[in-house]
Amino acid sequence: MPEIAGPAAAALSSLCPDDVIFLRSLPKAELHAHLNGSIPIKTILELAQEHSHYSALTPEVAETIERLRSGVILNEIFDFFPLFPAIYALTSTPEAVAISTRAVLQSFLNPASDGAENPQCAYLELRTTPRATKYMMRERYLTVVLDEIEMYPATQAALIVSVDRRMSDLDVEECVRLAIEMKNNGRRVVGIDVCGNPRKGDMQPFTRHLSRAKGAGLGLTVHIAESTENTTEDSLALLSCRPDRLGHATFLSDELKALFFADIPQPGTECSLLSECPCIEICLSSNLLCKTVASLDAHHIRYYLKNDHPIVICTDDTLPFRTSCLGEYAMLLAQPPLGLGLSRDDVARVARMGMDAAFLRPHHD
Ligand code: 6MZ
Repeated sequence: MPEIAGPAAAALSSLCPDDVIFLRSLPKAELHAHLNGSIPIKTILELAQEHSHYSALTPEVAETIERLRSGVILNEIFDFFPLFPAIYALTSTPEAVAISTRAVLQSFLNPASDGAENPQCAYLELRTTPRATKYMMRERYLTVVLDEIEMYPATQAALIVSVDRRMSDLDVEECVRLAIEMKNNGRRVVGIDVCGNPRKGDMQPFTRHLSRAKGAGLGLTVHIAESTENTTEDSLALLSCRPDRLGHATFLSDELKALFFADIPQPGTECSLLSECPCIEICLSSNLLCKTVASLDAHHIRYYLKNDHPIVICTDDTLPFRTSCLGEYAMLLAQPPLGLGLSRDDVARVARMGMDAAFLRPHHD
């Protein structure tokens, strides 16, 4: 179990031991975790040590590692993405990718060394952006990650292939093609994700690749309206691909929700464009620490809970956000202002909704 800090730790430490036992025992699905954002700090430090044996760490890399170790403070979400070049400098070889993936899987799926019987989650859909470096091609990167994931049973772990908003058309095409080919070859790829800096990229050209992925039987999840700078056109392009799940959706307008979500009342008209209920991937600590929401009280999770719309509770990036599945669930159960003050029954219902939103379900096979 990772060491946690910040809002998740505050919520967890406010709970009585019985509540913690209850939360630990709930089967949870972690459906929104970025591989390179979820590497345990211990593994990062080991990789840095190893790296420094054959070439010195640049000052930028050394400084970012120190920030990750001592606790990253962000002024806004756009300060978050510059952390990754340093992490990528440490995970550029197939060996380092294997070590990192193994450590991430263990941290989510193996019972913790602190004596707790339950792993952080019962089921993990780990996502990662296939990266070409001077040591490997994208295909090798994915193979290394899948080799580690497939050490676990299919009921426990699967892979979502991410495409980054900054990618060229050719790069997106390659990632989606690899994902489809690997799925068709029996590898455990279950979906495609669109992620990356919300300020970057034009989503319109992505749509034909995303629709192709859906047509090939892959689940689709997209980071959408994560910042105030995301335009309606940006969200419309992503929603036009009929995603099964939405990451964050923090600033999705009420008009778009009404048009695209069958369960949200649509004023003035009887038709709903898509008549679907894409599950919203909610990452409470991530949103608070990136300052895209001012407080738990103001968090959009309340809107979805009120409308009984499917949600799943996720960690996003446990490394910079210093959280865990348990910590995020603690924020549901803890009393305000540390948590939302939900009842145990409601928290159990939310956990079940998460399990139901997994891509690896019989009708997706
Ligand atoms: C958007 C995010 C993210 O793919 O190299 N990533 N994209 N919003 C977020 N919320 C704060 N958190 C992480 O993992 C790291 C990559 O995931 C994306 C970023 O593109 C980051 O480079 P992988 O395993």
